[in-house]
Amino acid sequence: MRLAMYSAAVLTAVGGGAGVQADSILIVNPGFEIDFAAPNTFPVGTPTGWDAYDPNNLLPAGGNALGVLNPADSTFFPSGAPEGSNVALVFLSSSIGSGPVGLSQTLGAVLQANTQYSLSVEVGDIASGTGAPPFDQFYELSGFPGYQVQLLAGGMVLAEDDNTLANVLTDGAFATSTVVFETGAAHAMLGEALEIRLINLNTADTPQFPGIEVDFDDVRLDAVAVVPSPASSALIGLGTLLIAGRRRRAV
Ligand SMILES: [Ca+2]
Ligand SMILES: [Ca+2]
Repeated sequence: MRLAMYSAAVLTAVGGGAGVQADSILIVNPGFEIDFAAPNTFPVGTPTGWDAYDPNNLLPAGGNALGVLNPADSTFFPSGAPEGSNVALVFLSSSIGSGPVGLSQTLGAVLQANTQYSLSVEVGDIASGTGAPPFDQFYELSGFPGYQVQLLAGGMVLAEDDNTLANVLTDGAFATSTVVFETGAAHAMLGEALEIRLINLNTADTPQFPGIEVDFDDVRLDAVAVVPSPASSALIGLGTLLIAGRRRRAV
């Protein structure tokens, strides 16, 4: 028990030590607030700063859309947006089951050596409801088509959350997806631009026709150098000595 407490103390000291600081990487329009949406409306269009991810060319089909949603005063997300007023939406009402559709953004930052990246995104399972004019028809959105959150560099997927929240999410709720990736001294994609993808997996596993949707909000990407500084190395050494001392006394 005491050994575990010492270990935890050392880890805390290393994480908060001098020279070990998380940098927030710039994402354009990370909370989807740039494009205006009145309460309970969802204007169609690729959100500012983002691109369509559409490998199977499904977006031109009728009713399929990217956009933003302001869930205030709606049944879509009774608790509102996790951040600000808007969330992003990936809505499909045709071509269901025909492959993924989503949003992507290539960042100005590039993949660095000896760095831990932590990507977090709020993922939403929208409930059915009726929008405000001109969106005042009923949208059947029960069920969940699955999602992926991916971190890439140079077009290569480095790490992803492949739908792990599907059993947690219920209609009308958001949950936090986290993707962590760490580089060592070498990686094939060092120096290549980082990219984020937010994907609607478009799987028809529940009778949710004619519409399926995944929503996203509050995209954050932090980077932390993982090379121990001399100060944190000294703390690790101190912690090791303390643990060793405890072990000797315990014998
Ligand atoms: Ca937002
Ligand atoms: Ca739903």
